[in-house]
Amino acid sequence: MKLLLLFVCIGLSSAQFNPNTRAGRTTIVHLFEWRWDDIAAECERFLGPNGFGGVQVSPVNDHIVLNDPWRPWWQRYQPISYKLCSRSGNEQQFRDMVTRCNNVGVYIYVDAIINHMCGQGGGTGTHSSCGSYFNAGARDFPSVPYSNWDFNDGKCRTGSGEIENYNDAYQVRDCRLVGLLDLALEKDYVRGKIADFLNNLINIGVAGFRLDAAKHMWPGDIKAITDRLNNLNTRWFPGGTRPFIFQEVIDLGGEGISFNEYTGIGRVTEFKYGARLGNIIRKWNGEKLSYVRNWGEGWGFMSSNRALVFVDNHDNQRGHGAGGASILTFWDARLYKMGVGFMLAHPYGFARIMSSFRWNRNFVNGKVRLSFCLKLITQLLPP
Ligand code: QV4
Ligand code: CA
Repeated sequence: MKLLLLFVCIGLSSAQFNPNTRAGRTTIVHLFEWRWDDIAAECERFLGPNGFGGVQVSPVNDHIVLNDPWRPWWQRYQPISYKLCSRSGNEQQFRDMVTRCNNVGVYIYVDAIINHMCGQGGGTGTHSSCGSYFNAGARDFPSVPYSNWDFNDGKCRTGSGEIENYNDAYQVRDCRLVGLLDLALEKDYVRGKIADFLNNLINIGVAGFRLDAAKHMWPGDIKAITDRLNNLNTRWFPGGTRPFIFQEVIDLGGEGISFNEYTGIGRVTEFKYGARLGNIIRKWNGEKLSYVRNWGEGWGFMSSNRALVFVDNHDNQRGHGAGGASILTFWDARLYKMGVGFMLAHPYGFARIMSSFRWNRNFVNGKVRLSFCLKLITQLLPP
């Protein structure tokens, strides 16, 4: 009996590393900013027939709506409540997508923002994607509800209340990341609200979660939340299946926080993968393809069965977050295809590919880039 219990426990705890994809399906695709109706059609028309394992979708929940710049993609990383509406679609459309994708064996992974709510300068009103009232200054989010008791303002010890030094693990976890109101995740009440949000998605039929900004949450708090999650919906998954968890931790080395602190909870994004692969394919620093002979752990990456790998992500393809200049993106189409091909062929880690959109690089946050202005002026000047 004791042995049986031990096996059950091991089974339960190890399952969060398993992406839950169907047999033979080894890759998911991030359909960044896609609409739920379009993803449903894509699952049936292309992803299912071509053997894709699943889709990482953009944040599903209620978020702030910004005017300056006008409706930027990153407004979706500023939650207002856990209702399900955004420009990708409403709750009914989300449910319909999950059902239709699951039915063709393509599973849905939700980008979950649970470290924070909107920016402290988010103002007050009903400018949220679901039209919910909130007051960022007063830390009041009645649609959850959260109040000023539920945030880390009293705990953070930097003068500004912001993360000032990434070598101080306390700041990174307890202070605000770019002004985003930091949730007090040690509180049972807050953990409960987050677990309810994620369990609602599990019951609808999703297969797992990307945990946004995991580096900014204490591993013990994340564990307490994932321990409260339901098993997956048995309409599509075997009884007792745990949700797949992959945590966004940017560890390129040299900071106070290491990926190691998170690999016990679920998989972790291996950011070194894309950065180093970019160096090789661009032939920077005299690097050669033959160097990949011991690609993976031999390069100081985390163990293969803990890694979520990608060539680029939605941040580092457009200069957000960390990553470095070497990252390959669709702007270098030939090199990018080589990088993605290499990743799909190589057995290290669980792979995610990127489906993004093109944008005008002469504008930044709605404003014309200075270098573009200067170029225009020199072109207009007489020779
Ligand atoms: C601004 C100032 C701050 C100031 C604040 C005052 O920059 O110094 O304190 O105003 O209110 C946007 C703006 C940012 C603004 C902030 C709050 O870009 O300038 O702060 O909003 O109003 C995305 C974008 C961010 C965006 C954020 C929220 O990338 O630019 O911030 O959404 O809308 C680190 C982390 C890592 C993180 C990465 C970007 O370790 O976890 O930075 N990556 C994830 C997501 C990413 C997302 C977040 C985390 C936040 O992949 O897309 O940030 O949810 O490396
Ligand atoms: Ca935090």
